[in-house]
Amino acid sequence: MHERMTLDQPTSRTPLLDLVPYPAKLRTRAPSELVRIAQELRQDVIETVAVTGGHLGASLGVIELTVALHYVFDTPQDRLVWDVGHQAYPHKILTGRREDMLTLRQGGGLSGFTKRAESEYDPFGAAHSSTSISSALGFAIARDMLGERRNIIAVIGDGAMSAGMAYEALNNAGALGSKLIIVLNDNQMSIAEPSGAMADYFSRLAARAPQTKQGEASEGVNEWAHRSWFEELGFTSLGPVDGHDLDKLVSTLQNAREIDGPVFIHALTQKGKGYAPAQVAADRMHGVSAYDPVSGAQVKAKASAPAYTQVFAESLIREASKDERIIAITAAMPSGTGLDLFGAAYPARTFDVGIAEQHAVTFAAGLAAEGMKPFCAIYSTFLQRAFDQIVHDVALQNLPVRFAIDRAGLVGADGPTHAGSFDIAYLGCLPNMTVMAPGDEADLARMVATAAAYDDGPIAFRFPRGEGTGVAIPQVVMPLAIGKGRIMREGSRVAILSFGARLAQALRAADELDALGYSTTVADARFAKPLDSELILALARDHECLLTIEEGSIGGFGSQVTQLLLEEGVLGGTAMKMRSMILPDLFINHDKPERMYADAGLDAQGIVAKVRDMIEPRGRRLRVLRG
Ligand SMILES: Cc1ncc(C[n+]2csc(CCOP(=O)(O)OP(=O)(O)O)c2C)c(N)n1
Repeated sequence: MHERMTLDQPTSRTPLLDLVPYPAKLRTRAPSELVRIAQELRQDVIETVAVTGGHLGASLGVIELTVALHYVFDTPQDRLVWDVGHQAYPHKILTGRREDMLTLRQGGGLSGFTKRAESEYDPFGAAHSSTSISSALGFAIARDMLGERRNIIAVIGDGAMSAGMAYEALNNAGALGSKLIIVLNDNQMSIAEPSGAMADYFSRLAARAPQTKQGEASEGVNEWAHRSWFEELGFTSLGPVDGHDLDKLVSTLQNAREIDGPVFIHALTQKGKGYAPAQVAADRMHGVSAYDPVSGAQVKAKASAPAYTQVFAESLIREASKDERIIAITAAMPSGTGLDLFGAAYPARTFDVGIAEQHAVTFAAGLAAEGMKPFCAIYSTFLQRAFDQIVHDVALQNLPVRFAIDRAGLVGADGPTHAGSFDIAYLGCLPNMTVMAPGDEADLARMVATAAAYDDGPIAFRFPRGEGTGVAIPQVVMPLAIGKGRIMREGSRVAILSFGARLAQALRAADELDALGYSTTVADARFAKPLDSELILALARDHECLLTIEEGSIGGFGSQVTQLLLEEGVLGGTAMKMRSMILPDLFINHDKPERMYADAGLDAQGIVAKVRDMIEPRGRRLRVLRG
């Protein structure tokens, strides 16, 4: 794929792209060559992502925009900020990272998003959406205050324009009046169809464009009879411009470069552009596993058990059939959270609020205040956005909002920006909150039923990405007793107390420990809050050592248990030894999840090693071995 043009190998499929490894080289080329460079760049992206998997559709939609931006602007001196950063593959290829593209999203390789540590061409890291205008405004004001001269450009998608942060930034930028260029990359798609009045407004803006020739939108300063909303806010408005027409893009960007104050460019693009399988796919191949570049057929590992997400969706549909007050809310992630299935069953009870986690939570709080039963289905990492809404609007008023927290724990190729490491800590510290995590998918079904039945305050259940363990899901699913765990196997010396999906590893470790002569109990805590104090105190009393394990950061389940044992005078008051196994205090880079957990010591092997070290510290073992 990355053949280079050499004397004895004159047949590179990407002869022009080969000549422009950096933007400075690109800027030496004639404008007439840009179309060809874009074609080669598109082919390179298609062939690379076919091997690595990743965010294909968005990257294909910004091929021409990427070429034009680096052609017109003096990157990296000019600051180019991509919102989310999932569409930055062509940007990576043009900014010195082409040779490494096959390492994209692989352990030790390039990130799937923009990342400051990776390149000087990535002035701001991202992966959560709608941060670009705020950070770009920060760059602009810093430039002004430091007396520097450079252009600052933010590229933001129409989906990302559904988040409150984008409007907070526009509000601020319009008033400050600093020179700043915002490109709206409007492909009329979020991951799914975009939802919301603003998406409709963008469609109307696109449709109202003055026509220069038949079917052709004019670029240049806006000539509409009505000023757009962005102009009212203080922006010079350019476009709409065809985001795949390089001549027009280049001239529009050159025009913007000369304007003082904030500029808003409306670029119309197609997600998946130039790759037939993506163009016809419902999600425009937004996120893909490796695929055959000719057919677009994705390589999917055969599942041996249902995914947690699917079990959640099916369980919620079942509960909703019994209770019409159940409502499902997603923040622009219908397929990722399984709410596409719920939406097919109950369209009128499903709300896609856009990339608006904060609003989703307070919207749910309002619903709950009127006696509805809202389930907010949000990934752990994205729920971070809504922390104050959880505290102030939900927990403080003790409103029974249900939080279905998907992608809890480490998530693999998306890396540290997407890791669901913190929710046990950030929910467990809140008064009124109940926090659950299933050890397997059957327990997830029970937790959905528990959340549906529980009306006394907010309740959350967190579950991991990927497949369950293959256990049978009961025909009749009963709610759990709040704050009660379960014993999975009984032993006498060691107690492993698991919270969440490390349970299978704990059971495996227990078998090994038994074989080594350390008789082991395994308990599934089910609740991090309220704790099953009776169970925990009994485990502590009846065993030589107690080990907690969870897929989360410090401050989570292990901290809750430690606090209980301290308060009860067990820790420090008895000879019982305790350890807690948590994620390390690090932002862990992307890799395969099993590998990440093994590196963190949170697999069966790690548990066995930890227990052996507790019972017989390594130093002593070595002394015994040496005689
Ligand atoms: C805060 C947050 N919530 C959800 C997501 C998941 N997400 C990633 S890309 C995306 C859609 C973005 O749509 P748009 O900005 O239009 O970009 P496109 O992919 O269409 O180019 C979403 C919802 C996210 N990255 N950040």
